[in-house]
Amino acid sequence: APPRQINIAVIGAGGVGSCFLSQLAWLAKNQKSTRLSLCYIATIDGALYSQDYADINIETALPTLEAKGYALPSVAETIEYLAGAPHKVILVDNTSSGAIAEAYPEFLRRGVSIITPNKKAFSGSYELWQDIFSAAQSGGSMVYHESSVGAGMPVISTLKELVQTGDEVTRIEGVFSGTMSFLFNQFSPTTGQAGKWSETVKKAKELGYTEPDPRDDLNGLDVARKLTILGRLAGLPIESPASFPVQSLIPEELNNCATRFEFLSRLHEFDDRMENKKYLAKKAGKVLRYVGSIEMGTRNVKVGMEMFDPTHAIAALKGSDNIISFYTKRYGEMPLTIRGAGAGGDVTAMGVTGDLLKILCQM
Ligand code: NHO
Repeated sequence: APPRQINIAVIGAGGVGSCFLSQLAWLAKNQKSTRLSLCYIATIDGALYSQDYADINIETALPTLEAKGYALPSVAETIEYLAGAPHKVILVDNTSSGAIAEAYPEFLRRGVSIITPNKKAFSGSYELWQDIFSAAQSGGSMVYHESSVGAGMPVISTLKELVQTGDEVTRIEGVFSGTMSFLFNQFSPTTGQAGKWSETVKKAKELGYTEPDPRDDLNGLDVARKLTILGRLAGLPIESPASFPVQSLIPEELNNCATRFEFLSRLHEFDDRMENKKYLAKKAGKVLRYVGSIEMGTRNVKVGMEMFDPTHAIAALKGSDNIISFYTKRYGEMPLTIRGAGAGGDVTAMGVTGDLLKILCQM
């Protein structure tokens, strides 16, 4: 029999999306039992698709889109188009769009499965979260978002397995941001000298470790979103990332800076504050790290700076690595810990491609 066919639609082809396309091209070549047929690809600048859902060559999809793309259809039009495809459809959302995230329930109800690194839908309102999973059930579709926490590392799948095999998660703790990891590993190292806080932030930006606007990392929201996702998966009905304390590292006086350039040029005025925090940690024989934690028993969720013993796994982190520890009944005092690269196009795309395989296995 000829191999079965699955239609793939990709929205977003930036840092993660372009790496995903390379991985998809490899998979399409090496996957014998299923023919993966790209029928739709879009960026903010336009879309490429045809009314008969003809195959788009994955390897040349991006340059073809740039040369021959049409105007970007509305989200509603995209849903209609994909719901009418001749085969089962998997939508890959590689954007950080809130509008697309809000439409997940509609895609899912119409039978379109979704895989994505986009955190917005899963860390938005609790109502949207519930709507997504009930829509998937009623539409016979699936939704996976491994890369929304810890890039390609198996963080979400591990937590799901702990819960679904009857273990009891008591506490989740870790460093969830590649940017924050780099900043604190540099600013508060376990050995050796360190520069000033504002210099460290500038260096991280120059090396490409921060968002284009570093304030988007320093406000802690990225970490708060990831904790919201993990907390919900562990069973806490967290209302939103704004419903628990998140320590912003943007000095209050700079909250109203008009541009990131003004922010970066004035950050040094507040170096003393961070220096003082580091000094207090040092006096206690410790280092500073920016962490998030969820205490299941007390439902206490928090995000911010804390002091750690230099021998603690969180203190010993390198580069921009993430570390996530699950404390459970089964694992006892030594948590199940996952550590490794938590940011970057290729490793984040791997989580998305892995999700694609999970869906293929179940279709
Ligand atoms: P880009 O490079 O800005 O690309 C976005 C693409 O989406 C572009 O092609 C744009 O044209 C398209 N787009 C945007 N809005 C659209 C719309 N309405 N319709 C059609 N197309 C639209 O973004 P990235 O870096 O490729 O990220 C893509 C998604 O992956 C985002 O949701 C991001 O949050 C998520 N993600 C990225 C990373 C990463 O390393 N780049 C990670 C996780 C998730 O593990 C990573 C991480 O957490 C990094 C974090 N900053 C940290 O730990 O420090």
